[in-house]
Amino acid sequence: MKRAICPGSFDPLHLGHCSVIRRAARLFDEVVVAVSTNPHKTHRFTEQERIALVREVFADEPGVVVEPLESGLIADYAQRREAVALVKGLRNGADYDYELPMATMNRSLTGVETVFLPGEPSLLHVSSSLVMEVAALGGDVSSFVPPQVLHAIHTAECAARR
Ligand code: COD
Repeated sequence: MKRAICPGSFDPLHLGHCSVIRRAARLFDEVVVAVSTNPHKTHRFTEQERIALVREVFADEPGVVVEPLESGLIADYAQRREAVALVKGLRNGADYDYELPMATMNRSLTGVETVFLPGEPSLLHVSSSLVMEVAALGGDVSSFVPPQVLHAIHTAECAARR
């Protein structure tokens, strides 16, 4: 059984992420979507909320499992989970320049490979931070996020206004 890890903060999950995860699920027997929490960063959605949203969106994909990314090296986590690869989406050259040394380092640490999937051309401009900025300023983000995430964004905005 070939297992891969799709790591990310998914704060929140958007359609660029979804495209990478669904395509990875066609390549591997199991894809673990590992939701990271950076203790030095303020996340817009809690870890539990982010995990619940990814689970809802991928409820129809039996080969996709969702769990928190344990702290520590991602290469060690992949080894513990007996994964053969990390899967990362690439939007541009800056992503590649950032990811390439990490991919090489991870392979030298534990032998885990990194598979890069080119982002969906129509979604290369989409990022979690831009989605949230557009939504906060009243823009329509329904073509960038799954309906479950759109609902969560609107609910969070309503709560913030109260
Ligand atoms: N189209 C395609 N792919 C996309 C898009 C898009 N529009 N937007 C984002 N992606 C990709 C990103 O490139 C990334 O691969 C993935 O989706 C997740 O994105 P984010 O923004 O949710 O996640 P990040 O960027 O906050 O990354 C979190 C990680 C845990 C993946 C990152 O912090 C990491 O790799 N940490 C490694 C820690 C470690 O072991 N360090 C030692 C390194 S040697």
